[in-house]
Amino acid sequence: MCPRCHNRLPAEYCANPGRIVALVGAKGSGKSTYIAVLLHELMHRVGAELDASLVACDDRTIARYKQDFALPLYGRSRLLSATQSAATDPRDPLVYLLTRTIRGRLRTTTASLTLVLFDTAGEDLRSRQMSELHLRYLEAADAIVFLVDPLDLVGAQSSLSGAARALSSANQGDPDSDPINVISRVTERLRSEDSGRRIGVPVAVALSKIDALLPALERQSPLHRARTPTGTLDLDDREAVHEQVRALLEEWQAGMIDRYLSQNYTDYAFFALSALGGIPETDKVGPGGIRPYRVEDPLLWLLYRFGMLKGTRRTR
Ligand SMILES: Nc1nc2c(ncn2[C@@H]2O[C@H](COP(=O)(O)OP(=O)(O)O)[C@@H](O)[C@H]2O)c(=O)[nH]1
Ligand SMILES: [Mg+2]
Repeated sequence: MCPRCHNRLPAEYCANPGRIVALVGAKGSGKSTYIAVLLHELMHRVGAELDASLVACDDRTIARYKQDFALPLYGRSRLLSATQSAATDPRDPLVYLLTRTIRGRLRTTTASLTLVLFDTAGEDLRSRQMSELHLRYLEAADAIVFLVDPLDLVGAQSSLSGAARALSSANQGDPDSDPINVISRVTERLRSEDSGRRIGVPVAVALSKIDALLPALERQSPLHRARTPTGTLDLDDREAVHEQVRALLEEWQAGMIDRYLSQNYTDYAFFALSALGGIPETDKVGPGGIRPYRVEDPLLWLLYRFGMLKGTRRTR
């Protein structure tokens, strides 16, 4: 059992140094879609690039991934619905063991990471009862990924194509979906434990659904470049993307997100990604299919931070 939240933990968790990665975002920010696509990529393309295997740690994870994520999205090309099947509890985290083979000059070793993906919606943090459970996970997290839907940022509206703008109206004006409110609610809770100092857990803040904004970005933007698959973290690319997202937030009158993070966290980084790679239709994936774009970037950065991935520079 988890000593903090008293939920059942899979046996694998105890045998390996666990790193809990919590995923937080407002309703509709793309969390479920992101989890589905990220895991799929880790099992296939990115797993091959990193020389890594990804295995589910318990039967609930296997059942839930298949039923609630893989089957609808990859099997039927359906967008994931907010309502979960009764057979699985949406509050159960998905627990995976990610193992990398690290080839050295003298010997080959492996390094493992237990990935506990916990999907916390912004509105869950509002109700007292739900937030207790979610916040206990968050307090135990070794890394937090905040998903920010750029369609929720008022300043980004003018950069959207008509189709994307039509999709973005759902959450408009709802303070619970304002990214700064979601981030600050989590932060205040984490800070109350040791007030004063900045929080040390690495925080990845990722713009989701970036496909809707790419047409409006200038041609030289690093966000137009796909990552070169080298099995390392490209530090030049990392810095370029971070700075570009920071500049975009500023431009969209959301520069407060950056200022707030710098006041509260010692280690945070900006990302931009798209799980689907294109604007979906009403309830299904667009005609181009699922074309993930930079979905693995936050995880690569975290692996680098955890000492499981090398960083390289292109220049020098
Ligand atoms: N354009 C675009 N839309 C997306 C993408 N991912 C999700 N969406 C849209 O956002 C909606 C909400 O996504 P979902 O993953 O259910 O959000 P959650 O409530 O945070 O779990 C989906 O129904 C899609 O319409 C993406 O990569 N690109
Ligand atoms: Mg969801």
